[in-house]
Amino acid sequence: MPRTVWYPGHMAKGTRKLNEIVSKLDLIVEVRDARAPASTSSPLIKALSKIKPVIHVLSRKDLAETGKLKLWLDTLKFTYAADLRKREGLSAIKKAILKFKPSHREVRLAVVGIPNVGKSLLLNSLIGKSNAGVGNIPGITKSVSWYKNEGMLIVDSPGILDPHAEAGAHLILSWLGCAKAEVVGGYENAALALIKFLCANAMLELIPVNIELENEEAGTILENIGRKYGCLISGGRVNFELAGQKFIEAFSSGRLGAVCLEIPGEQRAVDFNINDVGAVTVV
Ligand SMILES: Nc1nc2c(ncn2[C@@H]2O[C@H](COP(=O)(O)OP(=O)(O)OP(=O)(O)O)[C@@H](O)[C@H]2O)c(=O)[nH]1
Ligand SMILES: [Mg+2]
Repeated sequence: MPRTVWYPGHMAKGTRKLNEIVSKLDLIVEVRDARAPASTSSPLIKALSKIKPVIHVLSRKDLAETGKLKLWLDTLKFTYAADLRKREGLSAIKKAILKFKPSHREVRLAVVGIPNVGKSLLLNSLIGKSNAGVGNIPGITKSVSWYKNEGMLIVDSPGILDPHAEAGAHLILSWLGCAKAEVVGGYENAALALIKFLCANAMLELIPVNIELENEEAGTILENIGRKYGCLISGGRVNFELAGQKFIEAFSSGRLGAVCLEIPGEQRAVDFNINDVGAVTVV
C-alpha cells in the first residue's frame, strides 16, 4: 500500500505526549474540516475515544455547503459546526465542554486533529486570548502545550497525520490546505487530481475558467487556469506548478465557493490512482 510520508518528528512526539497526558483529561475536542469531515478526522481519535469522551468540532462551516454540512451534523454524534474566524458556533461548543467540568476544579481537555484545521484558533477562542500560534499553513503548532482560563485547562497539540494513509486521502488534505502538496508530487499533481475530482462530481462551477469543460483534458483546464492567473514563463507558456498552486490556494481558501467533498455514507466518487499522482516524496 502506498504510504503517506509527511510525518515529521513533531507528529510522532505529539502523539507520544498526548498518549501520556490523556488519563489526566476530562474530554477530548477533535477538530475536523467541515468540507471533508471523514477524510479530516484525526488518526488518533479512535484510540482516544476509547479512553475519554470526545466532542467533534467541524471548523470552516463558512466554507462548507450548508445542506451537506447539515447531513453530517445529523449523522455524527456530539458534533458542532463553527466558523472560528467569526466565533460563530462557539457558545454551543463552550456549553458542551463545561458539562464535563468537575465541581472542584477546572475542566481539562485537549484539542486534537490533523494539521491546519483550526485547533489553535479554537483554543484561543475558548480561552479568550491569542496565546497559541495560528497560521494558514500546516504544521504551525509543533508541541503539546497547556493553556488556562477561568474554568478550563486546555492542551493545544500539533496537527498529526496517519503515517499509513493512502495517497488518495493525502490528496484531499492537500486540496484543503491540511497537508503539503509536495507529499503528493507537487501542486501540479494535486491540482490535476482536483480538476478530475470536480469534473467527475459535477462541481464545474468551482473551476475558474470560461471554457467548455465537458470532456476537456485536466491538463488543458489547468493550462487555462494558469493563463487566467497570469502564471506565464518565457514564450508565453504556462508554469503548471505555479498554476496548480494558485488554483489550490483559491480552492482551499474558499474563494472559488463553498464546497463539501464528502457526503455521509457515500464513497468518494473518484478512485485515486497513485500513478496519476506521480511520485510520492519525502518531506
Ligand atoms: N474561514 C475559516 N478559517 C478558519 C476557521 N478555523 C480556522 N481557520 C483558519 O485556518 C488556519 C489554520 O488555523 P490554526 O488554528 O493555526 O490551525 P491548527 O489546526 O492549529 O494548525 P496546525 O497547528 O498547523 O496543526 C488559520 O488561517 C485560521 O484563520 C474557520 O472556521 N473558518
Ligand atoms: Mg496549531
